[in-house]
Order: sequence, then structure tokens, then C-alpha cells
Amino acid sequence: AQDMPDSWNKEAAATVHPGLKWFTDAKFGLFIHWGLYSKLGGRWKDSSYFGSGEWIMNRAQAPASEYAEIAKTFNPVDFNASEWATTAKEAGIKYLVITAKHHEGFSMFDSKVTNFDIIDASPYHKDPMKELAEACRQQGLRFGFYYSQYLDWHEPNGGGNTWDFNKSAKDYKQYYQSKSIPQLKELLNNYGPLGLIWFDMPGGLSESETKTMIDSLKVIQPTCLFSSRVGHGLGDYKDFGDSEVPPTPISGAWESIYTHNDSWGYIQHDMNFKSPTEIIRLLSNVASKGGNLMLNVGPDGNGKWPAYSILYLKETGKWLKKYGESIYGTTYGLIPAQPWGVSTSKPGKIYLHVWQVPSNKILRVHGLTAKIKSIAILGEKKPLAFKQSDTETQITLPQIWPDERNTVVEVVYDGYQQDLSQL
Ligand code: H79
Repeated sequence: AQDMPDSWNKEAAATVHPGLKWFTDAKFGLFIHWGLYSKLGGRWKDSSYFGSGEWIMNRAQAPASEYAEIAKTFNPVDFNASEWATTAKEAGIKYLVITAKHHEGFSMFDSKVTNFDIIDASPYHKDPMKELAEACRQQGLRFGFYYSQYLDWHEPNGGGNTWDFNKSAKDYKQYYQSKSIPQLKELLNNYGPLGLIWFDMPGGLSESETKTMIDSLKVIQPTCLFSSRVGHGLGDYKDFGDSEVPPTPISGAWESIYTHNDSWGYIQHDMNFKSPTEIIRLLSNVASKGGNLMLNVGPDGNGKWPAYSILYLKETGKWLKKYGESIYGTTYGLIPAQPWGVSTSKPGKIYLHVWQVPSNKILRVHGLTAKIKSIAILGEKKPLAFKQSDTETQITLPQIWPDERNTVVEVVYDGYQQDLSQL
């Protein structure tokens, strides 16, 4: 809680791990959950499921051999890597992370380790991950893989499937040695430079075994970041729980992950998509605490994104075009929590993200201790009148308000601003 922004020096951190600089500057990532479950869309036999579509095999207790049959008709002919990457770019996304293999055990990439992959088990016969990695690079997006290193419901020795396989007979080491680790090596060797690997749900390995695994992977790509869910506190940056934002700002590299509707994997009957307003406020809220938001999209089994995801992400991108300076490359706001919204900061600047305009158009800001030079709507020239006192600063807002969802007011100051963010 006593972390000063000065103690979180990005350049210093980047010498500890060279990947952390791009990561902490990025602020907005796109998560993509895509696998056989995407074809099911939340339906198995006569039952419909809400939430966590990628868990359907587990929730339906579908036998592994029967579930594997889906692969035979998994043919995402509408998949278009450059469209995905362009949409992400237009949305203001800086990095993209996609499920190479989720808990269901199916490999969405060309793997020599198993035949249960998109090349050998499906009619598609192409490697979508190869195309996507390339398309992302062309758009200047960092690219990373989600990989379920422990849970694998297809494998007798993988974690989690106790409805087909006897738990006490499981040999997790055998699974790690024969599938998990060799596949992670394939991902690190065959898809160019990766920004990160998003591990999930650790298990089956001791701390020293995890360390050995990490070391054997790090030599392949030393600059690739590993998420904290690799286990035993050994990741390069911290992920909070699914859909969790910390209550107060935190220094260091971290990320909050959110679904767009109420599921990671595609659910045909879930239309509960977060509106552009919600996304914009969520993004600024996470940035105001010092972290990245990675928002998820769940494409369907044909390779199409939900129409609302495309629409709302592009709308978010338009907002970022105007106000992106208050998000990218920022650290958490230095002032205490405010009733009207949140704040982010850069050296010499504090960005006020105003979600609620006071009726009298006078914005009261608490905790600005540095000497203010000027205040304006971000991206606009006209200076706003203000009165600064020891207790608060009053800013006169313009009568015409540019964006009800979130208008950013830029405060430029001189000298030292105390870190009052924990108040
Ligand atoms: O990939 C997404 C989730 O599938 C994965 N992490 C995110 C990024 C994840 N794996 N395990 N968990 C999350 C925690 C498990 C939660 C559960 Fe449930 C609660 C399993 C069963 C009850 C959620 C609700 C999943 C099925 C029903």
C-alpha cells in the first residue's frame, strides 16, 4: 500500500524483465476463447448452459471419446485472421491472447505431439494460429497464447477429468512430460516472437518442478512473459481472479480479465454484452488502478465473432482515438477516489476520467497538491477556468459536454504531486 509511483520505475522493471515495458504500457488486451466448445455454443444434447461455455464438457460430464467427435465437424471456414487482427487494431487493442488449448484438451494449432489437433482431427486442415500470429504482427499487435497446462479433460493423466478416468491412477508428471511441456515448446518455437503465455489453473507440479519447466521454456524465448497462473508465485506479472479489479491502485505489472457477455467461450443464447459505456469505464477504471484490461471475445465454431463484440469494440476504439493518451502508457491516478469518476497519470499530468458531470458544471477535485499549470478537455485547446486551494480544486466545465460515457480532463502541473491514491 505504501508503493510510491516513483518506486515503480518502468525502465528499471524492464531491465528485470524486458517484456514488462510493453506490457505495462499496453493497457488494453484482447482475450479470445476458441475451441470445440465454440461449436457447441452452450448446448450439449438436450441441455443449454449459461456462462463458461468452455466448461461444457465438464458440466455435462461428456465422455472424452464422445466429446472428441466434435472435432470431426469442426470446420471454421469463416475464420479470417486479418479481419480479426484489423478489428482488434481498430478497437485500440495492443495485445491479443488466444486459447491454443483449453481444458477440453483440443489443440487449435498444428501439434506433432498429438492427433487431437485441428490439423489431424478436423476437416479444416489449416493452422489458424499461424495465420493469426502473422496477422497480429502485421498490425503491430503483440501476440500470445493461452495454454491450459494442467487441466486436460481429454487425457487420462491430465488434470480434471475424473468422470472418465480414475483420479487415483493419474500420473500428472507423465502428462506434463508427454503433452504439456512439448506443446508449450511447439508454441514457443513455431509462432515467432510471443508477447506472453497465459497459463491457467496450476496443478500437479511442485514449486521446483514448476521452476524446472519454466527454465526449460524460458531458454526458447527469454523475452516472453509468463502469467502468474503458472503457479507457485513464479509468473512475470500478476493476474487477478476472473472479472476482478483490485479495490485500490497497485504498482507493478498486472492485468484484469473480463468476459464481454457472461461467458469466455461462445454461447449462442447469451446476448448480455457489455455496452461501449461499460467497456470504456471498465478500461479507465482498471487503468486508474495501474493495470491492464484484457477483454474477451468468444468467436463461434465457424470463426465469426458475435456481431455485438465487433460493434462495441469498434465503438471503444473510437473513444480511444480521442482519449487514448489518458490510457496507454499511464500509471494509476495519484489522487484519492473521487465521486465523479477515476484518474490516471503520466509525469506532470493527471487525467480526470469524468463519468458523472455535476449539475452545476463545477467539478470538485480532491488531492491535487502540485501547482497546476493548465486544465483542458484532453485533445482540445480551450483552457478551462479553475480555482486551486489547499483542500480542493474547482474546475469550470464547458456547457457542451463532449462524451457522457467518459470525457477526459487533462490537468498539467509543475513539480511534485503527492501520491494520495490509497486514501
Ligand atoms: O478460461 C477461463 C476459464 O474457463 C478459466 N479461466 C478463465 C480465463 C477457469 N478455469 N477454471 N476456472 C476458471 C475456475 C473454475 C470455476 C468453476 Fe465453474 C466453478 C468450475 C465449476 C464451477 C465456472 C462456473 C465454470 C463452470 C461453472
